[in-house]
Amino acid sequence: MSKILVTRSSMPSYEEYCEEIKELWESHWLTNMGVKHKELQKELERYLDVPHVTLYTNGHLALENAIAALNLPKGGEVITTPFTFASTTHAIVRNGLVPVFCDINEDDYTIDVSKIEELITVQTVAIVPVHVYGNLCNIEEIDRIARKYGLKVVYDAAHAFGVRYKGISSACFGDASMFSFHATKVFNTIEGGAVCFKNHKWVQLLDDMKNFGIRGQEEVAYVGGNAKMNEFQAAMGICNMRHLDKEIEKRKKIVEHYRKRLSGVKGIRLSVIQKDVESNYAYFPVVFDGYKYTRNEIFNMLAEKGIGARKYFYPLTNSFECYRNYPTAGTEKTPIAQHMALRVLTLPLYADLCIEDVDRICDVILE
Ligand code: T4K
Repeated sequence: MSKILVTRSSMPSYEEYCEEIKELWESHWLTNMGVKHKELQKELERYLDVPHVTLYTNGHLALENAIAALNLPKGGEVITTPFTFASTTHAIVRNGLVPVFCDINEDDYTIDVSKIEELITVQTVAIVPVHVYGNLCNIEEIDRIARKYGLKVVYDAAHAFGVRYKGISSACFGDASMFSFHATKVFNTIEGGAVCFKNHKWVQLLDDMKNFGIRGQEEVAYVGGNAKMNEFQAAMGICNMRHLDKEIEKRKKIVEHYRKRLSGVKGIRLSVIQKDVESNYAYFPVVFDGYKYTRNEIFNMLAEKGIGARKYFYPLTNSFECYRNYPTAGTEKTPIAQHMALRVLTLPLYADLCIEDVDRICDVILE
């Protein structure tokens, strides 16, 4: 039996990619915002329906820079969730800010907006909510709270590329949104990421941040780092964009089949289908809560059959060794997140996963 991993990178044909990078061989122009970088940036502004996109070498640096661009006072508190990839919390802390962990909703894994206000103190400066698995946060309520208390909002939208709420692109919410274009994402540029925003003043600022603050051969105006997307990454993105709609359509069919097989089974909980949300079918999380086997038992049974499901997101970031001494850490403060982290398993999902393999996975779980 062939192995099935949790995901598999979407790729264009070898010929299509070679054709796309041919001119890089001719020009020898490999990075520093070349033609492919410019083309992909324009294409993403169109697709994501947002005035400005700045490309990055990965999603993490995009998020770090987006938070840095807010110019928040060091030591300020940022409300976020621990049910996420290490990157979200690290991006806050690496900016000299203090993460304050809010609990999540049971049905969509995003921040529980009813618990945000009780965490706000005079030190609170921002909210960094996460659109988990492609489920969107309660954008309207976050917006209301942010306005009421004068807080900034940067969405970790690593999982939400192409998702829309009431027809509006997920790139348009908050002060900025960060997308990851990592190899494991619905849309990839091998490694890569972007910050999307509306404030025109940020164009120069983010360009400065990702390119040493260099504005010309003899002008350096800002203490920036280096986080540029290179031309080969951008070329991969240009190719992958051509196939994106088909890829999402294929993912949808797989998710529908999973749902058909696993819905209504006692002790198995599937993610809610969010109202007014057009999904990108990024991940397929399943919660084993009172099922005849525990999450860990299912994980092991699948592994024995060569099926690599993953425990995204276990452990919670507020239990990481590096955050244990933070006064705001501790999984007991986020009981729902802890409950879900101990029970959730994300099943294999990628555009070319065949229905027979979905059945193979469901058979292991159900039999
Ligand atoms: N915020 C959130 C909420 C995120 O989920 C992430 C990233 C970020 C921020 C940061 O964005 P980036 O800086 O990464 O752009 C993976 C990814 O590396 C990471 O991007 C992703 N989230 C996270 C959820 O998953 P690992 O350590 O689980 O990946 P790995 O190497 O075990 O790969 C998982 C599976 O993917 C493999 O079993 C097979 C497949 N795969 C992997 C690679 C590397 C491929 O098909 N091709 C590949 O090239 O972290």
